[in-house]
Amino acid sequence: MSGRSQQRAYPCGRHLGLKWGVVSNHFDGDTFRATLTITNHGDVSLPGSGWAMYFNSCRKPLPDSVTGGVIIEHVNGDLFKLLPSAQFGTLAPGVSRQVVYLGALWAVVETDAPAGFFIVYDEGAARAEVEAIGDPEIVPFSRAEQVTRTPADRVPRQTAALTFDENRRLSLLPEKRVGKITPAPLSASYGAGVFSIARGTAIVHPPELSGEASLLKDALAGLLTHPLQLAAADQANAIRLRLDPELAAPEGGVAEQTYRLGVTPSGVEITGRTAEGVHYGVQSLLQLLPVSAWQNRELELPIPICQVKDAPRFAYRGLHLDVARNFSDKRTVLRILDLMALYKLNKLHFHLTDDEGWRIPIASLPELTEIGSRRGFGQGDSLLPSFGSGPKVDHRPGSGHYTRQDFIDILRHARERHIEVIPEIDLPGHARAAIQAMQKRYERLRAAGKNNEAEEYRLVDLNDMSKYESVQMWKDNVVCIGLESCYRFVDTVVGDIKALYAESGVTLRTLHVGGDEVPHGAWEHSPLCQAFMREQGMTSVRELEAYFFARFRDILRRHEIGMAGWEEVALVDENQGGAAVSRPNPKLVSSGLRPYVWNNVWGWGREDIAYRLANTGFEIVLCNVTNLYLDLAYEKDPAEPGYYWGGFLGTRKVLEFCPFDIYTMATVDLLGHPLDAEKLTQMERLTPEGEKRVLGMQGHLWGENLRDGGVVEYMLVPRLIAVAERAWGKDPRWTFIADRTERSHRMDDDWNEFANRLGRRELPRLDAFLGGIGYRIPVPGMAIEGGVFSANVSAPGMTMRYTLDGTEPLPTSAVYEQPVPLPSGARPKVATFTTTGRRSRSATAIWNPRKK
Ligand code: TNX
Repeated sequence: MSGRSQQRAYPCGRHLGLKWGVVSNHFDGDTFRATLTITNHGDVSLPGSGWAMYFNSCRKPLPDSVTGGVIIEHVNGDLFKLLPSAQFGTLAPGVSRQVVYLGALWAVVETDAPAGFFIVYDEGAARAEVEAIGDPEIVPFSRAEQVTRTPADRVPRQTAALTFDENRRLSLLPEKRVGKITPAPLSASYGAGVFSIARGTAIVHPPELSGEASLLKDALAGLLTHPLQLAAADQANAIRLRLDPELAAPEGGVAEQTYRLGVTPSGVEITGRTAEGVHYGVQSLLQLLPVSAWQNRELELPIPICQVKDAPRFAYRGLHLDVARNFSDKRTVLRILDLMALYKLNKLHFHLTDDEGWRIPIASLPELTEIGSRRGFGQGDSLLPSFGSGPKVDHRPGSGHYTRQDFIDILRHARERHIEVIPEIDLPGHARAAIQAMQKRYERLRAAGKNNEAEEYRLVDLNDMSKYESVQMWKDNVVCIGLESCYRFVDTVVGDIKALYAESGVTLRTLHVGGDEVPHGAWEHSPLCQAFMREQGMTSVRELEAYFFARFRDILRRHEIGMAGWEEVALVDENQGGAAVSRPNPKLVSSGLRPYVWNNVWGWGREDIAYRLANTGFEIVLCNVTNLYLDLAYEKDPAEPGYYWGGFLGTRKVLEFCPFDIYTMATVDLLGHPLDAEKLTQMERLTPEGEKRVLGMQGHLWGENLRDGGVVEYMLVPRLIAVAERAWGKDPRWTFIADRTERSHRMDDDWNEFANRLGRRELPRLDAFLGGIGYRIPVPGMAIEGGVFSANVSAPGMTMRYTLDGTEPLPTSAVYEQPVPLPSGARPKVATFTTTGRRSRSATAIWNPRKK
C-alpha cells in the first residue's frame, strides 16, 4: 500500500511521527490541555486536504478547542477523526506541526493517551488508502500539572520513597508463621515429619472421583521425575481420594464444598463432602508441596504431616473476564481457568459481548461473530476500531472470536475444575456489536429480496432520532426494545448458547443479561418504542426497560435458566424532591434475579446499594469497583496500565476488602479527600438476613486496556490471589476492631503474612506454573538517608538487584541484602526480580548529598 501512496506522493503512515503530551490538567475546571505533534519524516509533503487521521482516545477532545490548522471530530465510541482545515497549508518533509487541544476530564497516566492512529487518503473514493501509523510517543508525565487531576488532587504519585514508606512494616517472617495454603484454610495444624510422594505412591480413588484423580496425576506428573499410577483398590503408601456425604462442615463454611486433608507418615487422605470438596483438597495438597518442585522435577515430594479442615465462607468466588473489548483467545482463558482452580475460585463470569465485540458463536446468527468480532477500517464489513486496535481487520486482540470447539473446550476445562462459566450477553445497552451485525444481516436479506426474513432479527428503529451518548461515548449502542424482533433475537441467542453448553455436556444454569449503563435519552425519540409504550400504557422509558428485563426473564425461565444482571436491573428510580434516586425494586425480589453490585465509588452516594439490595431480599454478588476491579491501575504511576475511575488498586487494597462491612475501608474519596464520616454512618448496614443473601464476590478484569496478551496476567496476578483469599477465608480479625489505629496495626500484620506468602510461595511457584505466569512484579521502594540507600519490596523474599551508576539493574547486578552506603556521585537504581529473571520497573531516588 505504501508503494502506491508514494506514487501518489503522500507520506506513508510509517513516515508520520506522532508525539503526544499533557501540558496541564489544571486548566479550566474539568479539562486538560494536550499537544499532538505531527512530524513528516517522509520525502513528500502532507497536503492540505484529501486525508484524515483517525485515532482512539478514552478522553474526549473538545472540538472547539483545537488549534494547529486541523479539526477534530468525534466519530463514535472512542474513535476520533483529525483532518486538515483550510488553514492547514502543507506539512513539508522534515517539518513538525503542533496541534493543541483541550480534552474532557484529565490525563495523568499513559492509559489516557490517544492510541491506534491511522491515516486515510481519499476517503470514500475507489482509490482510498488506509495506512496504520500506530501509537504516539508519549512525553513523560513529570510536572505536578501533569500528574494531578486538579489542583485539589491529593492522591500522591507513587514514588520510590512512598513505596518504601508503605513497605516499612513488612518483614521476612519466620517460616512457620507463613501460611502454606492459599487461600488460607479455616484450620490447619502441622506435626513433625513428612510423608513423601515417591515412586510407588498411588492415587487411590473411587470411580466418581476419576476426574479429580486424573487432574492430580497430571499436576504431579509435571513435578516428579516419574508418573504416579491411579488405583481403585486401597494400598499402603497412597494418596487416597474419598467422598463422604456426611462429612461435617466447619462452622461458617459452605457445606457442599467442605473437605479434609490429612497427611500422616503412611499417606495422604483427602475427603470431600462432594467431588468439588475433593477438588479443593487436591489444590491444598498441591500447595503443600515444596515450591522448588515446580522449578525442577523431583524424585520425591515431601509433604508436611498435617490436618486441614476447610470450607469456603462464600459459595460464589469468581472472576469476571471481559473478552469483548479486547479478545482473549482460548489458550489465555484456559490458563486463567487453571489459575482460578489453583486458588479455589469457582465462577467465571464471561463477558462475551459489548459495543466493541461479540465473541461467542451463535449458530443461527453467524453475522454476530462474522461481523461483530471484527474491528477494522475500510476493509469490508467490520466494526470501528476501538482502544487503539488500528485499521487492520484481522488484527488481534481487537478482532477474534471463539469457534464452537474453542468454546466447548473452555466449558469442559472449566467443568473439570469445578468452575461454572456464566455467560453474559450484555443488553439492551452495550450492544453495538450485535446491532451492527444484525443491521448487516438485514441489509443482506433485503438486497436478496427476502423482506420477511430481513425483519426477523432487527434490533434498531431506523427512524430513531434519540440523542444519547453512552459512558464509552457510543451514540448508537442501545437495542430498540419496542420491537418484537429483539425478543426473538434474545430467544434465539439464549437457545443457541444453551445448545452449545449441552453439546459440551454442561448444563447452562445462569445467564447474565448485562443491563448496565443504558444511556439517558435512549428510546425517547424512537417512533417504534414510543408507539409500543402507548400501546402498553407506559409513561416512561424506564417502564419500557423494566418490561424488557421481564420478557428476558420469561425467556430464560422457559429455557430453565436463572437470571443474573448488573445492579441496574434490580433498581428503580424514585423521585425524591425532583431528583431521581435509585432504590431496590421490590417487585423483583421474588423473581430469582441475582444482582451483581458494582458501583460503590466512595463519595458518589451509592456506596450502600449492595447492602440495600441484600437486605431487601435479593441474593447478590459483590463486585465493588473500589476493591475488586482488577482493570484499575495498581498505583498512580503514569507507566502503570489501567483505568482509575474507581481509584487505584494495589494488592493490599484487594486484601482489605471487608465483604460484610465495606465502610471499614472507606477513608478517602477519588481525589484523596477524607470522606464525610457522618454521611457514611447514615448509609445502610448489612442485616443478619442480608448477610445470608451475599452469595459471594468476584474480581473483574474489564478489557479496554488489555491491548496485548501479556497484560492480562499482569493485571490479574497477584490481585486475583487476594480476591480468592477474601472470598474463601473467614472475616479478617481486624474487621471487628472499632479503634482505627488498632485496626490498622492488625491489618498490617495480616498484610505482612499474606505478602510473605506471595513473595516466598505463590509468586515463585507461578514463575513455573504453566510455563510461567506473567504476573506484575512489585516495584521496590527506596529511601536514601544519611548517604545510605535502603530498598524494600511488597512481596518479602523476592530478590532485589541494584546498580549505582544509573544503569538499569540486570539479572547479574548485585543483590540487595542490606542498606548500601553510597559512594559520591552514585545514582542507585533497584528492581525486583523473579526466579526466572523477569524484572519490575526500576525504582530510583534522587540523592542530594548536601541534604544529609
Ligand atoms: C464500567 S461496571 C463498566 C464497564 C467498563 C468498566 C471499566 C460495569 C457494569 N460497566 O463497561 O468496562 O467500567 O472499568
